[in-house]
Amino acid sequence: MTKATIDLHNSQRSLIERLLEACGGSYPPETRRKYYITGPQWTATYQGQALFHAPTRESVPPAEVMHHFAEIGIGYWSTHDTDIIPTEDLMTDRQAEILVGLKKSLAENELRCSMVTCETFFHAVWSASPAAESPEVRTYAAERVKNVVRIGHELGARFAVYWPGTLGYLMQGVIDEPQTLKWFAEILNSACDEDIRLAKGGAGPTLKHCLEAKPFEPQAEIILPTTDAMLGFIQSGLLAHPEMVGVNPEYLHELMWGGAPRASLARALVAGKLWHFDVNDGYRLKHDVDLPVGLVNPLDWLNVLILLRAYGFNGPFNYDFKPPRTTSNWGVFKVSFPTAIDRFITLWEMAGEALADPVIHEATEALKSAPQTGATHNAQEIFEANRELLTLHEVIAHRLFQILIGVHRGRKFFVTG
Ligand code: 3MF
Ligand code: MG
Ligand code: MG
Repeated sequence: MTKATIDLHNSQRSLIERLLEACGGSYPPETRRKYYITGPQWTATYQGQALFHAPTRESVPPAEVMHHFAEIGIGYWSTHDTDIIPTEDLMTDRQAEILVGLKKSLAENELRCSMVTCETFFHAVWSASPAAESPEVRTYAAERVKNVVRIGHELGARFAVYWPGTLGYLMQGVIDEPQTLKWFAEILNSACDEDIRLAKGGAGPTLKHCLEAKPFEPQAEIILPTTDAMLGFIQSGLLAHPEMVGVNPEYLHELMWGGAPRASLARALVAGKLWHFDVNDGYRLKHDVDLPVGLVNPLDWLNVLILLRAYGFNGPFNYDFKPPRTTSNWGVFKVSFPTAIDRFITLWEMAGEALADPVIHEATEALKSAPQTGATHNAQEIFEANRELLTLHEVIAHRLFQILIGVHRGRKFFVTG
C-alpha cells in the first residue's frame, strides 16, 4: 500500500470512530465480559466470500483474533478443527504443537475456549457427506469427531457442536435416507464413546454434544433440516447416549424454513435440550445471510430473549454471524463485534425490563385469572366471559413495542403539524 492509501484509510477510520462515538451506547469490556458470549474464530476470519462474491478481507490468525476479542471484552472463543489446524495436519504431531500455541494465546488473553466443532462440510472428502456410502469416509468422519472431542478436552471446552450441513442431497432418490441417518448416528456415537473414555481417564466431565440444523444450503434437501428434526433424531433410538446430546439452534436457520425462532427454542427448552445458541439475524425463507444480531428483527429478538430469561437460559450465545463484506478487517473488530454485542446486551437488559414491567405483569396475570363460568360444556358462555379480557393480547404486544423504543423509560415523540 502506498503512503497516500494508508493516510486515506487512517482518516476514514477516524471518521468511523468519531461517528461510532457519536452513536454512544457502547459498553466497556468488563461489562461485555459478564455475558456468556462466545466469539467464533470463523466469524472473525470470514473474508466476505460467497458463491457470487470474491473475498473483501484478509484472513485473521487465531492469536490475533483472541487479542481482539480480549480487547473488546469477549470472554470465550469457539472454533472448528480446521479453523486452527489444516486438514492435512489433523491427528498428527503438528496438531499437538498447534494446540500448545493456542493454549498459550488463550491464557495470554485471559480467554476460555467454550466450544469446538468439526468441519464436515468444506473439504472435498465430505462431498457425499460424512455419513457417505463409502465405509472409509465414515471411518474418517468418526476419527475426525473423536479428534474434535480430544481437542475440546485439551482446550478446556464444555461444548461440542455438529452441523451436518452436507447430510442431504441435490438430486432426488440418489441416497438412502434411513441408512444415512443410521450412519450419522454411528459417527456421533463414536464421539460420545470417546468422550466417555476420556472422562473415565480423568479428562474432566464429558462435553455437551449439540446438534445444529439448517433447512438448506449447501445441500438442496437436508435430512435433518430443523431443530425439531434434531430433537426427534436424539430420541430416535439410534443414539447410544441420547442424554449426552442436545441442540444448538441458530436463530436464522429457524427463520429460513419459515419457523418462529422463539417457538423452536421453546420446544428445545421443554425437551431439556437447549444447551447452546447461535445468534445472528436475517430474513424469513431466504438464504443464510448471517447478519449481525438485531439488525433485521429487533422486536423478535427482544421476545426471544424474554423467553430465554424467563426460562433461565443464559448462554452460551455464540456469535455465528458474518460481518458484512462491506466492512473492512479493521471494521470487523472495531464495529461488527462490539456493536453486535452492545445491541445484544441492550436487548437482554430490555428483556429483563419487560419481565418486570407492571403493565405486562398485570395484563398477563389478568388473563390467567379470567372469570370461570363453571359452564364447561358451553363454548359461547366461556368465550363471553373472556371477551373483553382477550384484548389484552394486543395491549401486551403494544407494550413490548414501547419497551423496544424506550417509552417505558420516558422517551417521548413530539409529532407536529
Ligand atoms: C452454517 C453454520 C455453521 C455452524 C458451525 C458450527 C459455519 O450455517 O451455522 O457455521 O454453526 O459449523 O458447528
Ligand atoms: Mg447461519
Ligand atoms: Mg451456526
